[in-house]
Amino acid sequence: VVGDLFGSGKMFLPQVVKSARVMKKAVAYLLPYIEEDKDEKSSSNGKILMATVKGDVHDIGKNIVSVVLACNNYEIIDLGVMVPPERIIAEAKEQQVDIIGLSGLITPSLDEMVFLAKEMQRQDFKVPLLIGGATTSKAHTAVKIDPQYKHAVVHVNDASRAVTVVGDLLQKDKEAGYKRDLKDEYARFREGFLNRQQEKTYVSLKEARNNKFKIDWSNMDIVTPNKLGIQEITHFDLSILDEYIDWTPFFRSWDLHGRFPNILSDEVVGKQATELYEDARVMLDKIYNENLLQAKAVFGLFKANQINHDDIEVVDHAEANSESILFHTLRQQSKKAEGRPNIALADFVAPQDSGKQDFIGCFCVTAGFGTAELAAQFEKDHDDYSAIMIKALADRLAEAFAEYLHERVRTEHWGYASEEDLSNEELIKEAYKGIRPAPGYPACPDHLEKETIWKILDVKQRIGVELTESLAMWPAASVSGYYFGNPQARYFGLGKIKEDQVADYAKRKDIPIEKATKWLQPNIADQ
Ligand code: B12
Repeated sequence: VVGDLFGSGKMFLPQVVKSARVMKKAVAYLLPYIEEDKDEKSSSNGKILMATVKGDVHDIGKNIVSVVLACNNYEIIDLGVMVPPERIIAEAKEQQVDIIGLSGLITPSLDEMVFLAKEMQRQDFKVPLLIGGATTSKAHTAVKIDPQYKHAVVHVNDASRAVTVVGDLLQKDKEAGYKRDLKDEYARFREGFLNRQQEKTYVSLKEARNNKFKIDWSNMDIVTPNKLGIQEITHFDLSILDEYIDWTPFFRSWDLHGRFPNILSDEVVGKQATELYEDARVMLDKIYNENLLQAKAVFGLFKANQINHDDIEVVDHAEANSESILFHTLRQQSKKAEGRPNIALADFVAPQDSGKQDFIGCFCVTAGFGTAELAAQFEKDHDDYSAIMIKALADRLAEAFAEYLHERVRTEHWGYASEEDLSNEELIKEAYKGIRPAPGYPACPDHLEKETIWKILDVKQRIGVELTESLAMWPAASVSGYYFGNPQARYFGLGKIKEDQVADYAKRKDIPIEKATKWLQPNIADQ
């Protein structure tokens, strides 16, 4: 019933997850009696395997979908996060599941999904494959995953749709027609998508460099940071971050759409949003008062100059180490209208031949230590609502910590905006001077650059945040990135790039072209 009410829009996600808690607790209590009386086999609507793919650590979305499907009487086999493909395949066979569902948040996970689809085909699987998670899309599913597997592949972007799709896939009388329609729909979508891609025009890397974002360095006053070098924060009072929290994405995680604080009085979702917010506040106060989560940060400000057009040479990053380290940035290659530049992040740092000493910063913050343990405890108590809540709050705190630290860097450590006095609203709208792009975000989609940040800041050693083989950060509630202080620096999207840049990038980074192609894949324009 709960599932139906949700599917038809009469119930909201937080209510569904909360009622699942009541149901699970009741079932756990009754289970011994049910077991005694078990001559008839209880039947579920179907068995669904769920997993976050290898190298990826994010599971809020997957867990929400799992709870909602369980409310609709599907048996969920949840393999957790960072699940290697061999394990997904082996469990799917052993448990004879009816559907496999894969989740992923960062772009390297997309490749894992393609690999799994190929493997399912090779091992003659027939069960449908569901694809979900923030970084996935219908386009990627149609173009890269669907052609690898002869049977149904569906991209699902939210929990309520998951219920309908799974229902259609497993309904005996409709299933065959639905699967055929899906294959046709994805083939048509793929064709349309690839045609649109071909219409876009690109310029060569050389031309793009000739059209870089120009800053008049001779008239630019570059502010020298008040404190150069690396600093770390290992004990931090999380309640300081309260006023830096951006609440809007929190509600979005719970499928409640609208801007905070107006969402609290919204005609449709206001009541739900208010209840959810009250629950979040109670848990946040517990986090602050009982130190349930630990936040840590490491950041550094260094002398730097742009070299080779697109690289940033960082010097004096460690006292006993005089060897310079390069950040490699990527340049927009789509053909621009007259007067619009082809930007790379390196354009925001003074070139060596300008004769000016410039600077760059980088950082890693986490608010995630303790989250996994607390979530596991809640799950053990059949309380998915609190398990999802603690993760969603840890994410908000990580983002707030990044915002807070950036402000401190602008106003004190670097000090180029010492007069700044912005409200949280203004911070959310990025009204500050300078930017803090993060590897993986649109201006710098290459996750490999995190390795350079780890090297310069010695992140693992100093604060214990680790990188997985897909370069996801563990604990999950972590953010890492760069600081650019130039007043003209701005956020942009790289868009698609061409092979000449991939080859040049591989050379500059001194890695095989195959490796560069693999990591930059989502940004390489199709032929
Ligand atoms: C909140 C957020 C964060 C949070 C954590 C997110 C989390 N725990 O999931 C924080 C602030 C910690 C964060 C950090 C980072 N993030 Co972030 N983040 C987001 C943001 C804004 C929302 C994601 C989210 O939580 N959505 C809510 C959940 C509930 O949605 P969901 O996971 O998509 O799940 C729903 C559906 O997808 C679907 N679904 C999910 N799984 C499955 C599975 C199946 C089988 C089915 C059927 C359905 C399904 O149903 C779910 C419920 O409706 C997105 C942008 C966006 N608007 O999507 C960027 C985004 C995901 N982040 C991104 C990046 C790059 C990062 C960082 C790498 C940046 C950095 N260098 O620090 C780090 C990585 C963190 C790490 N540990 O490695 C990129 C990823 C793309 C990429 N290029 O790799 C995005 C897309 C932003 C962007 N536009 O570039 N991020």
